[in-house]
Amino acid sequence: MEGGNGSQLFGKFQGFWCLGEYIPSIISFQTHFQALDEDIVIATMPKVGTTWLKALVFSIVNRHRYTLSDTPLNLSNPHDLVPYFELFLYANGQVPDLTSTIPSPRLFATHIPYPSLAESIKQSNTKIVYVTRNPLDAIVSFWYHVRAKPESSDWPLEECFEMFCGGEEWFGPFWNHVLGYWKQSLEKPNKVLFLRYEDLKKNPVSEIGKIADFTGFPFSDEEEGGGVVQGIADFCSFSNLKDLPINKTGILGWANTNTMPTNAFFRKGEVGDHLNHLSPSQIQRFTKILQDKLSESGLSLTN
Ligand code: PAP
Repeated sequence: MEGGNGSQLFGKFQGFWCLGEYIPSIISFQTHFQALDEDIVIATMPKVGTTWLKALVFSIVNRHRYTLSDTPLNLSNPHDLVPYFELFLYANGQVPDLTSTIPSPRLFATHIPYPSLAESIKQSNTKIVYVTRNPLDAIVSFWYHVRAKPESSDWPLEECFEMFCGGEEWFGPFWNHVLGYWKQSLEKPNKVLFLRYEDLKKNPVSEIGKIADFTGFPFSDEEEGGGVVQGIADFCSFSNLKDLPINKTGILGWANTNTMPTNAFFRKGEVGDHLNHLSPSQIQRFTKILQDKLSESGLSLTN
């Protein structure tokens, strides 16, 4: 299938859809990654707010190390500071040295579904912060992301939409991905924090407080009263991050030859953009598929 992936190999691996080039990375990660109890892993489907969550978690856990004026986020895209296991650290099956170079807590990210995480993450006290989003908005965001590459600039939205309806998108099906982490968050609330993009937009301060408590970096009364939480919310807001020079002009290198301009991670940053792109019948169709897939969980992602 095409799936906006050009001629690249794309298929099902361990029950989820994935580009062939990531399989050696995933296997190397599963085989070699040794989690530490202090580690924090950000887990997401693509295009649900990963970049934002990376900036937030980095800012929260490093706030005693850096001020917002000297934070590395001013000079590096959040993806460079919180690297993906499969797209970067273990790219091409390499085995990185993660023991000496990274200050604690180590921050990592992944799009890999829960069942396929390295066992040591599941067995340790490593914390997982998961964010999801109305998948209809993720579909639109993903379509723009793929089209940012010259070779895929004419990919029809209709094809992208069909791919998501069949659950055949990168790291999908979306519903399986969400359910895997959702169930863990219910069974082990100290292990997995389940967040939504829409809540982060509506009430960033309280969501930032949740992340801080969960990761073991709670805000003191003085910090709360002194506007520290609001400061992090403002610094990590879409408008601020998007306008940082590094995020306007930088280039990110993933595995192999895959590169992306950093501005591709900051498009519109709003809730509900699918209403401007998908027809009422498409929305109804996808919503029905999703409701069926999520019915037993009681979870709803489209409202
Ligand atoms: P990735 O999976 O490629 O890393 P990810 O960061 O998860 O992408 O998602 C990108 C989406 O988050 C974009 O949404 P949009 O296409 O609907 O606009 C991007 O604009 C949005 N985004 C990035 N940073 C922020 C932010 N600070 N606040 C709100 N939304 C953001």
